[in-house]
Parts: sequence; structure tokens; C-alpha cells
Amino acid sequence: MAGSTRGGWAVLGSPEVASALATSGLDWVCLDAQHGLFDRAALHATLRSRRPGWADVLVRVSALDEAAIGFALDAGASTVIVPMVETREQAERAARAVHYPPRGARSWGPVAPLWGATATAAGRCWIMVETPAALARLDELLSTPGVDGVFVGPFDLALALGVELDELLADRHDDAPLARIARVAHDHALAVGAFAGTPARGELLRAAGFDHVAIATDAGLLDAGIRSVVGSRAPRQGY
Ligand code: 3PY
Ligand code: MG
Repeated sequence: MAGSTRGGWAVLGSPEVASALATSGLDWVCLDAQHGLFDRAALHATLRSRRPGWADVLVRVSALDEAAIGFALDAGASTVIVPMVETREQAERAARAVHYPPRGARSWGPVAPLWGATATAAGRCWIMVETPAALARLDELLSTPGVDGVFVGPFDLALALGVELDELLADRHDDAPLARIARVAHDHALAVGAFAGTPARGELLRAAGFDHVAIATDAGLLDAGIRSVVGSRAPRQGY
């Protein structure tokens, strides 16, 4: 992904809703199998419903798990986002799981051709930086061969740092955590993305140096739609 992009975050586990996001003009959609409702069946159903014109589809896997990573790529995800990576060894495992030999150790078994689609041969590996341990090892993590991008989870990072999310997002010091992550990632020529969840938080992340920002979730858009039409619902907590 080049330049600056806007993504959508799908948590509802619905192929139809993911399709609405993927054809909305957003540049990419991430199917969330960590905190969202995308189990294997829902990932398959969504990836197999892709049509020409869909935005790029990424999958956030539930954990650093070789089987989950291979499954998402076999079904056609372009990129896998691996949560909670904290050590060089974990970054190497994530990268190995994404790339075929000789770069990595991904097992061959594409299923997308079963429904006439192309399997992802050259998947991309984005690791999540969202803990102080990862922050302390930024250079080590982001220089790992086979890691193609970094993705920040500002909610987890704020929780773990013991600061308010708004404080983390608004911190404009040179050495502020978000700015530092973006700078080190750019120094390593990686893709640099983050979860925002709203356009306003997305702007703050862009100002901190993030190029690929998930500006909305399917649940949030549904909620905003209900409130704008029916006007009767209190804003929801969470995604
Ligand atoms: C975070 O902000 O920690 C996330 O992982 C967003 O989903
Ligand atoms: Mg997180």
C-alpha cells in the first residue's frame, strides 16, 4: 500500500457488512479475528465473497499462531496483522509464518482457487506494537527480515502505558510513543498503520506520522447510522 490510505475495520463477522465496507471507497478492510467475530468460517465466507472492485482485504489474526496466519493467507488475505508482538523471536515467527521458503516456513495449501480466486502467494506481515515491551525494542522488532509493516493498537498501548488514550494521541513531543514508532518504522521503510476507529482519532494518528489508518469500524458505522436515523440510542462503548 502506497501513500496515505483510509481503512475500515470489520468486527461483526458478516461477509455482507464487510462487503459494504470493501465497496465504499475505503482503500482496505481488515477482518478482525482477534477481538471481532471472524472465526474461520466467517473469514472464509467473507474472503470467498470478494468481487472485482473490492478494496484490499487484511486479516488481524487472533494471536501469533502459524496455523491462523496460513489460513488467512490461503483464503486470500493480502496482509496479516499479528497482535501483541513484543520480542524479536516473536517477530521472526510471525514473518516466517507469512512467507514461503526460502524467506520463511509457510506451509503450502491455498484454498482460494477452490472458488476461482487467486491465493495470496506473497502475503505481507504486519506486526502490532501495542505494549511498553515492544516500544522498548522498536529497532529490534522493526528490523526483522520479513516484517513488512507495523500496526499500532493505541487502545492497548494507552492501557499498558497507564495514560489516557486522548493523551497518547495528542502527545506531540519528538519522543512521544506514537511519533517514535512511526519514525522508526519509516526509517526501516515499513508500512506504518494504526487503528483509529473514528476519523477524528485518525487525523491525530496521521499527524503523528501514520500512513494507513483504520478510520471506522462496521459496528461504529451501524451505531452512527441508527443514531442519525432514529436518534434514540446512546453512543456505544467499544468498537
Ligand atoms: C488497540 O487499539 O489496541 C487495538 O488493537 C485496536 O483494535
Ligand atoms: Mg490491541
